[in-house]
Amino acid sequence: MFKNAIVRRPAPSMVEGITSAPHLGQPDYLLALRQHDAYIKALEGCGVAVKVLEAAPDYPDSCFVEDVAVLTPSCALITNPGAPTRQGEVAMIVDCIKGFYPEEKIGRIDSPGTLEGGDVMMVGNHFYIGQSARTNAAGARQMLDFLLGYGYSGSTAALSKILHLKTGLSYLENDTLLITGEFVGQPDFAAFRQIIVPPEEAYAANCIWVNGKVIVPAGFPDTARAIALAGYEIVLVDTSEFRKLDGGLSCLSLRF
Ligand code: CIR
Repeated sequence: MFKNAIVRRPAPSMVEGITSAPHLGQPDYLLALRQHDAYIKALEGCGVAVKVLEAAPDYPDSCFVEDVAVLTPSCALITNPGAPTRQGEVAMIVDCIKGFYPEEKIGRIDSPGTLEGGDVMMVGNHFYIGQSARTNAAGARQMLDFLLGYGYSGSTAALSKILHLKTGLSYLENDTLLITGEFVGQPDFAAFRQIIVPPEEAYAANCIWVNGKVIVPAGFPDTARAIALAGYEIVLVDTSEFRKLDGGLSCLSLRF
């Protein structure tokens, strides 16, 4: 169960955030703020206390706070994002993390290692780490070494077509995985009960399980139905403006 979540308010500069989908247009900042409000309410409705960090206008992608830290029940890791324009976001999260974890339980990913939290999926005591354009082998190695010290295990999974591991995978607890694209059919994930997200709804493969409920992006009815049929209470949140920056539901918070 999660007790806490951390989010960062989007800044007006978000319209200059990194995107692989310029055809979706620039985000509407005011609409993004309203969607962010609804996202916070949805998290609170799942029973977590939400710590809201103020916007950081110097960093257009800083509302995607998931990428700068990995938080576990016993330790925290400050990452080193692979996107150069995002590396400065790390310094801004440290004080907040120190409010929740003692200093000796906070690790760091150091250059030349890079790692973004979107590439990390926690399944019980095991961590899957995506090796992507943002997370390199050295970053994954550092993370595995750190986690081993706390009794966790980990493994890497290569990805080539999508931004982050959790762009195409979400763990919904109960041995259940929401899965799409290049991960479908991969032996690493074959043992899970799988909810396969069709290519036309691929964005909805990024959902978040929060204390028994699953927050699902609005506008993907087949995926929402499949998750509900699997026995989950679903909560819809519209993230259209964050999608324009390749961001999904998990990217917008750290849950722990
Ligand atoms: C980026 O490219 O870094 C942002 N525009 C989107 C980050 C999404 N984060 C995530 O999937 N964890």
